[in-house]
Amino acid sequence: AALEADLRQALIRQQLYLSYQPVVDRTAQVTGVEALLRWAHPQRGEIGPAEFIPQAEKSELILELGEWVLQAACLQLVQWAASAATAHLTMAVNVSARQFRQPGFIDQVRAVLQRTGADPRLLKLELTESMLLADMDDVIGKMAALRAHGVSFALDDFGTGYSSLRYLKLLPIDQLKIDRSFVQDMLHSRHAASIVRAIVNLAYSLDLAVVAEGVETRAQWRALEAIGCTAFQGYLFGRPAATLPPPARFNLED
Ligand code: G
Ligand code: G
Ligand code: MN
Ligand code: NA
Repeated sequence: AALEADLRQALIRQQLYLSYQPVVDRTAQVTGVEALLRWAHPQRGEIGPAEFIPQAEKSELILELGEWVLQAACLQLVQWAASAATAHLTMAVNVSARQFRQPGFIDQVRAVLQRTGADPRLLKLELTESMLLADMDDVIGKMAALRAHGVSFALDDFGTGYSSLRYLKLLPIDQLKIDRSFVQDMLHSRHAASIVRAIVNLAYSLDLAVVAEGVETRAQWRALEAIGCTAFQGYLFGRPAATLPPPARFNLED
């Protein structure tokens, strides 16, 4: 409860900010970013979302927090739209379960897009597998409504939840994000490598894009490329950073 009160103050006192991690293509060209929430706490220093999102999820505060994140991300898109070098960048935003389940979620996203003037086609909402199980009709309805506005959807941390192949086919998603635990293990575990390969093949056979997360080394990048992966995210290409814009292209040539 103390944290909740603190967090309310943080919203008012503008202690929250977004950090952006690049997503790159096969040529290491930046195609977009993932927005990651941070809290510059006056006493405790920088606090990551793993420490306060679960707490915020216990109350309606997560709805306000989620709206703040959406708005900040969309304002950034608008700023990027003003410059040719950054106008194409996509923005992935993590959505929490409670935020997505609220009856007004569609209106919340639409209102933020309208208010900010951000291009919906550049906005990608990241959902996790577990949040999609609850009420499939409601989930599909919400996704379809937002997709009709141009917003796209990614399934985050893929492979760690209850991945039912049946709902993968039913859900109107655009992209799978391979959980970083598989990428981290793939070079020393045949098992992990097989899982990564299976996810990539599954994505393509369902006409979905796929992003490998947590790419930290060039060797991992090469192995992922060999499997057919075409989009990457991880410390190799850039850590989450508040300073913008990211470089247009990473020079990773030897
Ligand atoms: O950035 P970091 O690795 O600390 O993120 C930890 C977790 O917090 C990740 O699972 C990420 O998806 C989640 N997260 C980061 N930013 C947000 C956000 O704005 N909203 C929600 N709901 N989750 C976030
Ligand atoms: O659950 P989600 O995928 O949204 O979480 C993203 C989190 O992963 C962010 O908090 C980010 O800090 C972290 N992350 C991003 N790239 C890497 C990486 O290459 N290695 C590790 N260990 N963590 C990463
Ligand atoms: Mn994510
Ligand atoms: Na993830």
